Amino acid sequence: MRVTFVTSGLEHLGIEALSAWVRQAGHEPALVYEARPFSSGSGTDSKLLARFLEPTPQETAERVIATKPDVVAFTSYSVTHRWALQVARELKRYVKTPIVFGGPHVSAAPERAIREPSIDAIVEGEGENALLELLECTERDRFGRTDIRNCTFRDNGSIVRNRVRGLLHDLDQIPWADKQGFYETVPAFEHEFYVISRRGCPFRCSFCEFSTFSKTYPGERPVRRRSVPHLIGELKHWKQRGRIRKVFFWDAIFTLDTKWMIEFADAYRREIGIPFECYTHPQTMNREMAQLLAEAGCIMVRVGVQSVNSDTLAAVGRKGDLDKIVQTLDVLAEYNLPYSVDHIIGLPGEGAAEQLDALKFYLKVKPKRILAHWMTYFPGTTVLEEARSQGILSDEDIERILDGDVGPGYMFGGNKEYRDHEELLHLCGVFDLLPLLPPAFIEWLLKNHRYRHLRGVGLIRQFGTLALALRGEPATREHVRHIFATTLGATRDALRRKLRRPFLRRRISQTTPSPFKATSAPRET
Ligand code: B12
Ligand code: SF4
Repeated sequence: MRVTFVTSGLEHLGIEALSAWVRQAGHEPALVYEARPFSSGSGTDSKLLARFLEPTPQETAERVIATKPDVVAFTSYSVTHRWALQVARELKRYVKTPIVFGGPHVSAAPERAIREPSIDAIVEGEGENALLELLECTERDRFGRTDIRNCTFRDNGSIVRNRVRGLLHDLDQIPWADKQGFYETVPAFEHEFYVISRRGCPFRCSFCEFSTFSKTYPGERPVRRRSVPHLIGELKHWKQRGRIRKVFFWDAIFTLDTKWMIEFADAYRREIGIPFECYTHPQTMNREMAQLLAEAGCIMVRVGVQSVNSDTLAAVGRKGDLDKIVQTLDVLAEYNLPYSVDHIIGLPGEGAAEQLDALKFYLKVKPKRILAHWMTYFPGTTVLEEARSQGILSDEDIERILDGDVGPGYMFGGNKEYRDHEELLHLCGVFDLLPLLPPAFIEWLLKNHRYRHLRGVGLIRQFGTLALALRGEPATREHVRHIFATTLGATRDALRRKLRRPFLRRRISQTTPSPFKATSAPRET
């Protein structure tokens, strides 16, 4: 079976895993990847550039049809869901091919997502075995089966949502990620190698996808980790090509399980030796972990701080408190490990005063970078329901969010009116400037609300990141290069496509029937 994966935004580890998994089972995966750097919530959004430079849903649908798929598999984040729907609708105008959706957005509300007529099945949660079963059914010409675990279908006017199967416990069963398709589109992706060593997280912060883990997977072990040889084998394979400058471990928390870390640090230092970046949580950081990270060659630790107010942390179910955060930053400093911090603006219960406290704290500890994200209410998180019951979000707001309208998103303003919103918009820029400018200037800015004169915070965010990269700190430089290479590559491809398009269209229409000539009536749904 030929399955064509469709995704947009940045490199997608889930798609890479699914692609490798179905290939191993004898199917033929293909990838249609649109970088869409100006509209996929990756930090470089611009409505104007998106309009002129990004492919239309029809153009993407043409690319999908050209791969001659038996099944089309979309992945969707809340920020990319509406785009994926537009492409799916275009596809359904011309071909009968079954369309399957998976990923965090549709997993949160599958019964709602399946109401969309262009979607034939939703896969909830971990997708490997459900997708395989769907492909096998299609192969036997029985795509209409409605009893496949993890899947939600429409069936004669009603909706059938099947139970979710157990998780894959042995992640070594999954072959190394299928990265080729992404690297062909954006060769610079290979300079910063994205990889995960485990799936899941032991914690349940209310704003995170994992907050509802035990509801979806009752009794399941939340964290599953690859063996060190499996991970190192994959890294060695790609290292041989000589293009990786930095490795990014995207595990939600990399510093779990000391025994594994000891084995990893030794093997990584000896066999890979490429500088790497990873995430930690204050609750899982201690002197031994810091030492292991340093020995293995870590050049940047991202610390999930989110708030420096211990009451807020407790209210959003986040383990740890300010003391734990201070201890974490202290041990990282002791081992000369540079760190950046993740911070959330607009957590429930927080306003301008809490952001000022946080800025004062960061002035003291001087992180290399502050990734200040706006609190975004995502489907399937416990905070969403809490917000409804506390009147923070109305039913209409929630409907909107479930349909994929999450506002300007993480970087540019979240998806609700926050307490002290105007004030927060100004303060947001100060988080970006803090690591760049002398502390005395930031103190001056904070005094007597001078930060209220900051304008164009969106630009400060984008240029602040660029300035950090230019300042020469290697981990951020590589990460920013990664994002900009995607943006430039996509712009170049778009311009080429636009210039070539009229000639191509003429040639196609003279030689072959257009893929958009409907071969059959659109499927009745
Ligand atoms: C690593 C990571 C990233 C990486 C890599 C993304 C990736 N998925 O590979 C990067 C940095 C690119 C990233 C970016 C963003 N991320 Co992110 N990311 C994560 C993180 C920490 C782990 C995801 C991961 O690698 N999982 C392991 C892989 C193997 O699983 P997976 O991708 O989920 O795919 C599995 C299933 O979902 C399913 N599946 C997925 N797609 C499909 C499709 C089909 C057809 C099928 C059958 C199954 C299926 O099967 C896969 C294999 O089992 C999660 C945190 C979390 N709680 O999971 C957030 C998370 C996924 N990210 C999130 C967000 C919001 C973002 C950003 C929008 C944030 C931003 N503005 O910067 C951007 C999106 C940019 C873009 N447009 O690409 C949210 C998504 C919430 C939502 N409802 O959309 C999460 C859940 C964090 C959270 N807030 O709770 N992210
Ligand atoms: S620690 Fe991070 S990944 Fe884990 S539940 Fe909290 S926010 Fe989600």
